[in-house]
Amino acid sequence: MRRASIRRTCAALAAVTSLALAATACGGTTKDDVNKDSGRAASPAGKADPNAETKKGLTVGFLPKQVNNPYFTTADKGGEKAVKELGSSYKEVGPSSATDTAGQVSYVNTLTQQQVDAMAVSAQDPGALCTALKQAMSSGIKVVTYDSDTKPDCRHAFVSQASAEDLGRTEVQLLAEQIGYKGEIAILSAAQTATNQNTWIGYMKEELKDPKYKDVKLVRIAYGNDDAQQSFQQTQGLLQEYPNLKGIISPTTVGIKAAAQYLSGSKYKGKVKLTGLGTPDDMRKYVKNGTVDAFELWDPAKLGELAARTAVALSSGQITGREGETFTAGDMGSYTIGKDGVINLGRPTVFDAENIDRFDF
Ligand code: RAM
Repeated sequence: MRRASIRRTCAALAAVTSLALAATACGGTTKDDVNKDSGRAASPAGKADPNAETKKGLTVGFLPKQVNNPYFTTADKGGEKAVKELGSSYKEVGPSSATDTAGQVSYVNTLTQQQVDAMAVSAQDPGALCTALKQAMSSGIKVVTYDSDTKPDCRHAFVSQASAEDLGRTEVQLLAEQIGYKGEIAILSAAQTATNQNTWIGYMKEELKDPKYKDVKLVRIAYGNDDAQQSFQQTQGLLQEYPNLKGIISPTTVGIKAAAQYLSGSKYKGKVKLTGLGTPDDMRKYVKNGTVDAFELWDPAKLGELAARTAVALSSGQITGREGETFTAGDMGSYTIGKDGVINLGRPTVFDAENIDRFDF
């Protein structure tokens, strides 16, 4: 069985069974990924008490990369639901542009001044928030990053959507299969500083080093800044500059939607292949009209929920962010903190014409 079809089977399994079961069956290492060595993640203080009672009456602040991005609306709604279920209060603050790192810094400072108990942050930039986040931690606030990380010593834990390596490599695999392992390709990313996209792109480049991609050439990485119009224009620009382009990977929900919109109204529809990370609701019509064959994503609401549950577990002293610590995230089951304080949500799902109607987010 080819890797892509193995992944599709695993994704389907993950969609219909518990993620833990799917991860085991597929040899996944993304969940319950216990690391035996006792390396420290972030700057955990004290000792975790897994049996400590879950604290109520906390305030948990969510700070996404961008508040008006539907992906974060869904993610943060998942966070809000979990925070409220756990008997605590939720608030959300954040910039409306994905390239406003100064804005993110001031929102971190606002949450610190308000003395929230914990904050969940999706970082626009790996380093820019560090000083502010360290200040928050030293004033007793638990800091979780989700979706896009800062540096490990600037937060207690990072709730990752999936294995970054897996995401980067599989996007190349999906596209290469669609273009018959031959031709020029480009990447349409989000902001140039985005930690998550840059990490995935690093693994895409690694994957492309495999001799099986010797006829595939990455000609350009363009940045649409998670802005619909800029992403649309960048796609148009790519096609103008590289008329022989065979495919585009867009590892951002805003980018892939805008690229699909451009391609579907152009002579390139169905000819220039497009894959990456999108929501099934955004991409359904482009899969049905033949613009897109397959793309992937995790459930953003589950990512937000896990970030919220991690924040509350940290505030309750059930975990400190150290590698090897385990906690129960409600109905989502048990999670173990991996190297550098990373907690992986699970495996992403690959969506195509066959399964897309089974998803609604
Ligand atoms: C966009 C954002 C987000 C990323 C998704 C895939 O919504 O850039 O950070 O995780 O796409």
